[in-house]
Order: sequence, then C-alpha cells, then structure tokens
Amino acid sequence: MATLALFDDSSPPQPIADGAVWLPGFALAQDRALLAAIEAITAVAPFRHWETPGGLRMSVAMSNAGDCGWVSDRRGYRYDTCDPLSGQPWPALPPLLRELARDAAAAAGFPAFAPDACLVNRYLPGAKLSLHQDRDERDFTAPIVSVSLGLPAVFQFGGLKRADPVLRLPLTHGDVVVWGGASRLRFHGVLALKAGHHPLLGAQRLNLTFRRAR
Ligand code: MD3
Ligand code: FE
Repeated sequence: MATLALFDDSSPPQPIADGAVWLPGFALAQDRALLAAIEAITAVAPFRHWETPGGLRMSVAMSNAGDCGWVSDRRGYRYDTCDPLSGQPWPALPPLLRELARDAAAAAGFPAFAPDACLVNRYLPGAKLSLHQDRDERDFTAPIVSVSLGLPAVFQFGGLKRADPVLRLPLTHGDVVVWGGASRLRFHGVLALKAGHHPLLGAQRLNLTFRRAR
C-alpha cells in the first residue's frame, strides 16, 4: 500500500541480461553500517593504487577483506592471502558484508553464495576502470556480487568479446548487482567518475565486489 511504499527503500529485482540481476537500493538500509565496516577494513589495509603488469598506476584505489584479496603488480594479477603492504593476512570479512552478499545472491537466484574475497574499490572524481573481464577466479560458476555506495557512476556492461556493444547502466548509492551464469565473463567497466558531493560519502564512490576466488 501507499504507506508501505513510503518506507520501502528498495524496488524489485530487475533482470539486465541472462544471469545478471540489478537490485536497486538493496543495501540502502545498511549504508552507515557498511561504511563503518569499510572504514574498519581500510584502517588495517589502507587504500592503495596497484600497478598493472604493463606498468600503469590504476586510478581506482583498492583494498580487500576476506581469506584472499585481489592484487596487481608488474608480475601480474592474482589473489593473495596476505596484503603485500603489511605482509599480514587481509582483514576478515565482516559478517554484515558476508550476509549482504549471500542475501543478494539468493535474491538473484544464486543460493548459498559463500564469498572468500571482497575487493573494495574507491573512485575519486576522474577515476575509471577500463573495459575488462574478471577471470582471475578459479570457479566461474559462482556469481560476483557488487555493491555501490556514494556518488553515482556509469557502468558499462558489454558482451563476451571486447568489441561487443556496451550497455550503460547508472549505478547509484545502495544499488546491488549480481553477475552470474552467462553474464559472469562479460566485459565491463566504469566511466570516469564525475565530481559531486554525496551526503554520506562526500566526493567519492565506493564499490564492493564479493567473489568466490579459490
Ligand atoms: C560484470 N568493479 O572490481 S562492479 C572490478 O564498480 C569491477 O568498481 C566495478 O569491475 C566497480 O573488477 C564494477 C560490477 C561488476 C563486477 C564484476 C563483474 C560487474 C561484472 C563480472 C562480470 C560481469
Ligand atoms: Fe571487474
């Protein structure tokens, strides 16, 4: 009813493509708790700009939580159990984050998703992620769950070949997208973040991607 709609801050799952489901506002009710969890992670494993194997500095700053984390350097992309900056294991995945990822995956038709890695991406104005595939994980049958917080970004969603046409999706604060099945290996990217101010996060966008890496 109208009263319920007034207090409901998410809307129904929206299929985007085979295996890809957009859950608008799915994380909205927990935004402050998520931000606190991210701050706890990055207090231990600070945001840093990885170097690509080609020697370029990534404009997106990254950290990780979980049993393993995504790292990059001149030797390549991979998952590592330890943070190369500290030599220590990555911070544990907070239960709130694990449960959010599991619940979102279930809502999209992927029951029992058990992520072992959470990549935390920070975009400041101008930061972008060029079109790429996520293929450093061992098992492509598990989906990837992504959570967007802060400034809106234009997400590019392509096909299985780099040259395939690209769909542009505006992802906003609290949106969750589950990428599995036939969409798991699609090319994707994020256009350069536009300047702006978000009431909770200020001039940045944070993105969490939950993965089953090993
Ligand atoms: C579609 N991150 O970290 S999340 C990445 O917004 C990454 O920070 C972006 O791409 C970001 O690798 C996009 C959405 C996403 C993540 C993984 C996918 C979309 C995907 C894997 C397959 C297809
Ligand atoms: Fe990706």
